[in-house]
Amino acid sequence: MTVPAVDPRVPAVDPLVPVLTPRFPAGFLWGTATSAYQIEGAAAEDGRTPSIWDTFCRTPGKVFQGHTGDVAVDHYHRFREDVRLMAGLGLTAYRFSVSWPRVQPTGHGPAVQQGLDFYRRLAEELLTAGITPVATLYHWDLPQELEAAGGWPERATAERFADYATLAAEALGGLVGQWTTLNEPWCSAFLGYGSGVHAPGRTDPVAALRAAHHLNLGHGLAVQALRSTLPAGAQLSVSLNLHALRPLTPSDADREAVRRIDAVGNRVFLGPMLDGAYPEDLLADTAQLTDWSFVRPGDERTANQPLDWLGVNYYTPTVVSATAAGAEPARQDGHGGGTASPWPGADAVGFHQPPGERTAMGWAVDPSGLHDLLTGLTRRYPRLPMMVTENGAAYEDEVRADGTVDDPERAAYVHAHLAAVHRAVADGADVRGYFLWSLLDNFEWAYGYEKRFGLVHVDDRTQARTPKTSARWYGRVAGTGELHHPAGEG
Ligand code: IFM
Repeated sequence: MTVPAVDPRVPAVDPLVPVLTPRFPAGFLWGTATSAYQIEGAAAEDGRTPSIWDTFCRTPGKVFQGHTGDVAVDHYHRFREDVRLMAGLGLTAYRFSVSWPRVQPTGHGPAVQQGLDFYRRLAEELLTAGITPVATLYHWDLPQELEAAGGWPERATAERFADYATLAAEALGGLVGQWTTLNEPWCSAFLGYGSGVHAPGRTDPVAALRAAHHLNLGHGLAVQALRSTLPAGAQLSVSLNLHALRPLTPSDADREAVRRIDAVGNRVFLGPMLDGAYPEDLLADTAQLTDWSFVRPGDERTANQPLDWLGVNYYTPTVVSATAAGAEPARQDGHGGGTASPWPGADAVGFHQPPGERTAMGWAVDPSGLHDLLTGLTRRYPRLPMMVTENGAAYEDEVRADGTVDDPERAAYVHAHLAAVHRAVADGADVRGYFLWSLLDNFEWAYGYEKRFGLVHVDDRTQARTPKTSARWYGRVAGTGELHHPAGEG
């Protein structure tokens, strides 16, 4: 989405007007988000088989210090404690992902009962605690056997995904009423098969485009499978990491760079999923690479299933220019090094860091991008409700001598982004919930455990959980629906 080249991060405050505490609508969902491979561990228990991330972690040089999700933060064994933590904070929703290789090892055939039972127990525990479960079917852990057969660049993977969706829905449909199909398919396609900084680590631009299409198709087939399996009233969605784009300068050339990245970063998914067609300009930009003949008649219609809401994941804006001259050496894909481009058809575009504060990921703190994404989507899809299904920040949190963890930067980041959501709602966006990434410090993909996104600190050696000061503040916001300022919370 294109957003203006201004930085209204600090709203003008008139000292004569009393500042009211923003209040969110009743029924707004307040949650945290996690994903299976990042927290569960138990990688070889109860029939789970390796995913592409198990393999990638064991490939030398791919993940920081060779970290793996083998044990992660042991949520598989500690989920009851983790649900108690959420309940203690007063949160009303929890977004987790189901591990495909735990539920349907190898990606074929019947489900494994123990795998399903884990998610059933988790959902029951959540419901007993008054927490709404929101299940994501795919958060990047493709069964390795499906990658060996070609992975997402192959059509069969989309078909297998729909079978897996049916198994999950049959087992959990009585407990889970909110579902998202894919998390951030842009990362699966373009970081997994384009730049190769994510599993499976391939660097082939055509494979990345093919993967994007089969993720779109898989999404549509999975929505059909879920609708025919789940009880009436189940709510279905997808979570996209849409790029909030800004041109470096107002020049036509830099605006053209925005158009290109918008095509291959945003509309490559919004087009088929919400409009029923790939954007013509994307097909033209990538015509040197492929004729897109892997898109069969009817595929775009299949991808275009009615959704109950759209999940929006946002962390930082993306500033682009026509050429790489003067651009940051690292590409703004946000997930580690790599020299291959994750932007087929837009390789020449330069990426720039906006000035100002950054998180431990090096990502600029700029909540206006979230406001502009939500209002831009509202203009384009006026009847589509939304949820912010991820937003949060990594900081270098330290445990103090008394065992507490004070993280005022995280609370300030979340406060500013919630204020942006509130402004978007006031401007007409229908936003129904906010899921902070993440409940726990966890496995941050190619960065291993080096980056901490949690509201709750996890000790690497003992797995002890310690809510940070931001957790208490966020719980108070969730409990009251009012966006209190976090100052003085520590
Ligand atoms: O940890 C990831 C998550 O898995 C997907 N969205 C971005 C987060 C922070 O990088």
